Amino acid sequence: MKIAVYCQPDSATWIAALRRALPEAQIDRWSVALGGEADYAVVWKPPADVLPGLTRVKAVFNLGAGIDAIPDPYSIPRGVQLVRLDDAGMAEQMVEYVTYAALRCYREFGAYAGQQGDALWRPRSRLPKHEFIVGVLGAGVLGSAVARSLSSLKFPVRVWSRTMKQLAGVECFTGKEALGRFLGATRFLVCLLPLTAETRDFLDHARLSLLPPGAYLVNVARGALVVDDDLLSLLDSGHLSGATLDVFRDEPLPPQHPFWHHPRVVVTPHVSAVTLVKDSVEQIAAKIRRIEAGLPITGVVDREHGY
Ligand code: NDP
Ligand code: OXD
Repeated sequence: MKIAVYCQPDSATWIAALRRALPEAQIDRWSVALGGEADYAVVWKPPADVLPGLTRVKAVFNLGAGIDAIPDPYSIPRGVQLVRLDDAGMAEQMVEYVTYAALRCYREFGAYAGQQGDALWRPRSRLPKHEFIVGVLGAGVLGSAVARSLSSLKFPVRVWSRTMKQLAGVECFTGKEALGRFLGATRFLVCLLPLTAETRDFLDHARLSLLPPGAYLVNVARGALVVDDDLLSLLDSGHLSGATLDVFRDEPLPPQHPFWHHPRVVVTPHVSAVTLVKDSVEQIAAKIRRIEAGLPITGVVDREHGY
């Protein structure tokens, strides 16, 4: 079995880990020749010419949950499965990140840090918890983990997704008609939608304005889901109280971007849930073994919906 690896910026670590997990396979850095002979490919941010040359592969594994970094994901033949990471240690990290952001906003740690700077002893009145409604856009692997976790902290939680979900203790919404109701009550909005043709620029001025005054946004999905200028104008007008942003249209976030120094914005460098080598390689190796045994696998990207 031959496996071609193209991983920006570091194929070597992945090749070494994959060789340990699949000692029976011949695993090497992608080349045009290997691409034409490989049974599987493992990729992250491949240039446009990598996928079309994978003429014999049974599956292409993407080293991330989102496949938007693949220039033309469907330039592989129809029968070939494009497989994303599902969880692989990312749900736990995402839960940590969003929980911290929720507690920081709900308990106003940012405001207290400001008061401490002025040696100001001033308890702030707190919103009743039942009014701090958490809304999660996307209820897949990561969105549902975040929803469950915040629900276990007794926040009222709702999710919105393309197909209807059933999550214990969580109010579930679907469809464009329900979106207004969903956003209209959400005080703390978490974006965990994939970036697709349908979701690009999803959080624009019209949709963000539906959030009640004083709401917060957390974007941990992809930068292009949010229209930056629309978000900035709603933060500047005071309609939104704050935004915690881990992902951006251009990464690294350019030094001159207004998000860096905006008093209502918290910026982190795409670290909410990083790809873990050990967990990811174990998941890919297990899936390759299942495919070889003729068994179905999870995490196969749906061509029609693009995620
Ligand atoms: P999933 O595919 O498991 O979940 C996606 C969710 O979004 C599903 O609930 C899906 O609905 C919903 N959805 C997709 N399109 C639409 C739409 N047009 N309208 C409404 N709902 C929609 O993905 P994950 O949870 O694993 O990951 C989500 C995203 O998080 C990734 O695509 C990636 O971009 C980002 N990510 C960011 C990381 C970071 O470090 N910042 C790390 C990992 C991921 P349905 O359930 O009905 O299919
Ligand atoms: C992912 C990511 O999609 O790391 O997995 O952003």
